[in-house]
Amino acid sequence: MKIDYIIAIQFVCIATKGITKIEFKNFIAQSLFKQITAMILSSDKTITHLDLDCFFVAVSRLMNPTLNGKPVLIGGSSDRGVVAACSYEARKYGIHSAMPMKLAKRLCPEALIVHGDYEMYAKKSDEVTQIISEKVPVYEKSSIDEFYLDLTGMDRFFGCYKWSTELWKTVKKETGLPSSFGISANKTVSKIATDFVKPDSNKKIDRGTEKEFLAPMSVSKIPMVGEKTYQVLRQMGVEKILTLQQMPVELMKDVLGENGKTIWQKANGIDDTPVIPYNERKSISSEETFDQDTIDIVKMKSILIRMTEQLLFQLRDENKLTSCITIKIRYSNFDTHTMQSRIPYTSCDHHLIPRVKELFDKLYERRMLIRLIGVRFSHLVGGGYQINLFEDSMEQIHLYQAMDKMKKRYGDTAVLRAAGSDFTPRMFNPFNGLTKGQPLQKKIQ
Ligand code: TTP
Ligand code: MG
Ligand code: MG
Repeated sequence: MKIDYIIAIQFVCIATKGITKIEFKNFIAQSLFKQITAMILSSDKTITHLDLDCFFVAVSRLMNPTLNGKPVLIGGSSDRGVVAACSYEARKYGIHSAMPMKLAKRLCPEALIVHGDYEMYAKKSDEVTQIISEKVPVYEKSSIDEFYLDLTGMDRFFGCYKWSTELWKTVKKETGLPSSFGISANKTVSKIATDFVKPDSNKKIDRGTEKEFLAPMSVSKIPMVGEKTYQVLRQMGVEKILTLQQMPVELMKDVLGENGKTIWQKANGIDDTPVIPYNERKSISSEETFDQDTIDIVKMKSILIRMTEQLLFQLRDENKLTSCITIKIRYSNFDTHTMQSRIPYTSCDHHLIPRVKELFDKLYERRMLIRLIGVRFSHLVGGGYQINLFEDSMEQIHLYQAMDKMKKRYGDTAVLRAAGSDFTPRMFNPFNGLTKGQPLQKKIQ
């Protein structure tokens, strides 16, 4: 209908200009193509966001049903520990993820504290991914327990909401894990809808009703608004999303720069970020070829440690976690061997370095001269978690934050583990202006 109308106008324009029939046909074909392309590009999207409910707790409950219905905290039980996850029963006491365990215990002394089983969490996360990957052509795994599904175009064949509901039920039936989903025209609104209906429920936000849905909520519900931004907005007297919607975008830009504009758009239900297809092969890696082949195990391990530290700094900087390590060695005769190991999701040096060394020991069994070693971290997911592991303490979190701050300011070799620093070439080469051996060859595949 819209296209007919546009073509009719074009016809009148062309007719009045006296263009030949062939030129006219070409013109129509070209403009039709342009119109259709533009329509497809701007076509209304349908995006579902699905997030598992109290994921770690739910998995622990599958293994130990006596935890059902009780306040449960996952984390290290020592006073220095941090809450990685908590059940909805525990949340009633004001407990939340990343809270010091000591405080959580004070808020709810009867809470049951469970040491997490990270292997199991990774396995269950894979199970859900498997179900989704079999059913959805375009999906993004944005954290351990969270997915965006691009269902655009599917409504011509099925109702997207009905289809999402079926998937949601299948996830629960096949994995035993409850989840919630939100469905709307974009990622932001769908994510907010998921958080809004949790647990074990779903919500559809119809096109055109996004602003009205968001208006009464606190600005802290906008995914980009962290503690700092929230405080800035509060100081400006902004509490509800409605106030943001009514503010001129320029004001937000003045106060918060480009981020301010994005936050304003999100507040208005506008978000055109695409669903980025998840690819398990996506990885970050580093390898080093020796000037002279070597059998010096201490040196090789030291280099592996340095490479691991640098790669993990990059992962943390991008708010990502890995759940798979691969070690590669190439012997002097060019025989190349690799060994892989699935691990709990993390980006912490102190958890990964021992696993890297362990894997290297297993792989390097021929005691022959080695020409190259490498390490790769794959099965990456985002998350931006403040804590990666249940036994992490506040001290450790602060230590990583301080280390990463220094690395950001002074370069990624500014702080290194002693074990990995022995072989860090630091010599500055005045002929090419480079520091020898740096930066390491990093690849995102
Ligand atoms: P979330 O999806 O943020 O939380 P959740 O699944 O426990 O609860 P909700 O029902 O509100 O979705 O995180 C998924 C898991 O990731 C969570 O169970 C524990 C883990 N996690 C961390 O390890 N560190 C963190 O800082 C956070 C927030 C979560
Ligand atoms: Mg969750
Ligand atoms: Mg989540």
